[in-house]
Amino acid sequence: MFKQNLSENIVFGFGLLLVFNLSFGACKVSEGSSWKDMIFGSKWLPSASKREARFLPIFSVVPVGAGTCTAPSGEQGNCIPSKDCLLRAGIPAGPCAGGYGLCCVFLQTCGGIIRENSTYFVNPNHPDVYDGTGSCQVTVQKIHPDVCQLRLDFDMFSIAPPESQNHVCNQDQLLVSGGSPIPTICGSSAGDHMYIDAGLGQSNAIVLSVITSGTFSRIWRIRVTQIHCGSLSRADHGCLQYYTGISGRVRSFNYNTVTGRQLSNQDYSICIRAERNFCSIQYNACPDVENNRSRSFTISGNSNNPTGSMVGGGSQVTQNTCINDWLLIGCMRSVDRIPPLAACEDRVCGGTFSAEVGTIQRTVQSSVRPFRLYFHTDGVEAPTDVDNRGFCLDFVQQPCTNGF
Ligand SMILES: *[C@@H]1O[C@H](CO)[C@@H](O)[C@H](O)[C@H]1NC(C)=O
Ligand SMILES: *[C@@H]1O[C@H](CO)[C@@H](O)[C@H](O)[C@H]1NC(C)=O
Ligand SMILES: [Ca+2]
Repeated sequence: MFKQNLSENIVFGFGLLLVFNLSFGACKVSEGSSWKDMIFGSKWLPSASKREARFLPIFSVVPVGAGTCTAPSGEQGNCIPSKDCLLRAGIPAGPCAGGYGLCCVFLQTCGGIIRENSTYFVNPNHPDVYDGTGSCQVTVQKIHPDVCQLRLDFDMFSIAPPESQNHVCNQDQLLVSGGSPIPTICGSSAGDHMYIDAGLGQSNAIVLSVITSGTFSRIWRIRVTQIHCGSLSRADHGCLQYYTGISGRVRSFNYNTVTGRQLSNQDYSICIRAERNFCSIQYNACPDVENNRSRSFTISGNSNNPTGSMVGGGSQVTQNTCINDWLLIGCMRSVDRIPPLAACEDRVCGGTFSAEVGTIQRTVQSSVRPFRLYFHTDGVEAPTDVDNRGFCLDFVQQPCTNGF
């Protein structure tokens, strides 16, 4: 992967640069060609000077950040002229834009400063594992004052898990400071994401830290995307996770039906954009192919034993309410009740997913908008709560004609 190919890639990068410069004089740039716009933006030259421009050295033009590309090692890169990649301390990872650009990957590790969009925060020795102790942090600088959010994509993320009694992250932790508060996470969460509020204008830098102690073979590769305030991909305010599309899957951090441990001290919301003409949303516990009895929704109780669902919360301190750890979905009902139950519930916990107390797993529907789930766990598991995995739910939005 990277480490091995780095020197080759740099040589290749310089080679490409040479080829570019040599070949440019010989070939004409056809007017209206699209690669030019891809690399330099559509305003790279005033139209009056197009004729003379054909013979300008290509790299004297300052490029505008162009499209994205994928490196052979799987990272997403920025497709830019090769000279820029080296100047900006990126890693060349092969040609893009039909050979007119270079796929340039930006990586930072402990002590680094992120100054480019889509930079990866990786562990030391990446792609090998890291078994060191300490605090590894990168500082994220906004690439533009008009950046309001960061999105972290956990491409690879495996650090030491929480301890087994109370599921607290007391060995390793990912911390984010300078942005909106985020829950501390640990364990394995590859494929998950987070949005971080970066404030308006030139606000404080955001610092991402992985704190490690004790021995563990850790690996992480977190892509940090900067999001414009006016961007369509900006998450709604206060959403740690944000999903678009009619269907998808939401799950807690460190979820895994065999070895996962639901993390303690979590408090965040997961938002799902209500798509046009969709008025409600249904949730189902994800299939669990690893266990005979599903553990895909195990929030409280002892998941080594059959545990029913519990619902409700607040001040009703009875056996069947969710006081300590819960998932909240506004006014949810089980869908297979005809007629539907008059009362709806907001909190669910226990070891079976349903909108009512019982041992039967059910499809749950909610028409409260915006579509959001709130997840809360306290700092205690033992002795009542044992081996809970957290939750994984598949969601499907329902057309307005089909609501109830
Ligand atoms: C960062 O890159 C993403 C694509 O990876 C793009 O959608 C976004 O607009 C870029 N952000 C900025 C601030 O340019
Ligand atoms: C599932 O049940 C079968 C038969 O009772 C048993 O042999 C097997 O070990 C169980 N598997 C798991 C993962 O519990
Ligand atoms: Ca708990």
